[in-house]
Amino acid sequence: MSRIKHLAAAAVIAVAGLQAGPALAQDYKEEYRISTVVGSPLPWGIAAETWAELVHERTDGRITMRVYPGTQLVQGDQTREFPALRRGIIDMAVGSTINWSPQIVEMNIFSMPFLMPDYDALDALTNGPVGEVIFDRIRENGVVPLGWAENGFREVTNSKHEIRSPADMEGLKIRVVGSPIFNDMFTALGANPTQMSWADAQPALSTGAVDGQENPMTLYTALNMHELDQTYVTLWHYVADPLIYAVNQEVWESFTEEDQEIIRQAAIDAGAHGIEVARKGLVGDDQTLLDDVRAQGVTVTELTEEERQVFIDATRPVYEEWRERIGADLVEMAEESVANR
Ligand code: X2X
Repeated sequence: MSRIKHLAAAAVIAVAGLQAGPALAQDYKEEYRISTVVGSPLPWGIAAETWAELVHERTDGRITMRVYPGTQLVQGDQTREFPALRRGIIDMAVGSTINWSPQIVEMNIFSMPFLMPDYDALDALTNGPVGEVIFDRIRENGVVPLGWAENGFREVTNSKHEIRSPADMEGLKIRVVGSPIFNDMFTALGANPTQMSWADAQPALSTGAVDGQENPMTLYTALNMHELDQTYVTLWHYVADPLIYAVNQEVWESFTEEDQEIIRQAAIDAGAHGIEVARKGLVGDDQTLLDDVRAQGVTVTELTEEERQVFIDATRPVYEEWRERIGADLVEMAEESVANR
């Protein structure tokens, strides 16, 4: 090879090396878009906004992230959020395990009826081996998971009458979220479930097209659901959906290692704050959120152990069917984590 050719080859290698080399901060986008279903003042929105604020602060304004609530980046169809994140249509998201479970079936572990009796059980899953499996599955899908926040325990509400047993749910038209396990559960309980996005749920509730819905109490109060005639609330704590901070893989790789660490730590810190906000007024001695709901004339029903057991028994066939769909090993791992919490 002539000397000139040698030099040319070296130059090609050098350029290729540069392209595949470390990310350069000057290549950053002006703004990174974070998708969420709901915004602040809901805990979900606060969890996402705190992430953006911390990153902005800790990078001295070099990285700007902005929250786009209402899943507006995917026209309100929250079940399309994860594929959009994978393909880079969305840079980042703080997403519910429910909304990503159509693509990652293991995420249904958090929707297994009555698997998690309390917040310690939820924490045992997210902070334990189950959480690691879920993060691995996200990574395998080309998305980088960073931390957890919380939507919350989902309670059932309706406009017709108090629910104390599955018999009270007979024929009630209930809006449910986008994983088929919810259809299965409400069908097993004798209700008439109808799946729709959160964007469609709100008009359906206000026009009375549906009788009821299930969501964390923080959403109930933020939306003034008592004004939508949702005046019967049953605290059955049947499932809870955590939220996951995640970044599209290419976007992630475009950040310097130092900035990746800042973004990861900010997600963890924002998540801790988000979880605190999501539980405020709902745990321990502080039941103020529930007191406020009762003060609005709403019937808030707490079940006895025996009453709750009837719901557990009625949904057990669904649990067993989904044990196979989710993967018996993961379900067993989750059951162990809950038992040892
Ligand atoms: O659609 C819902 O019910 C919501 C807002 O809780 C989720 O996105 C899972």
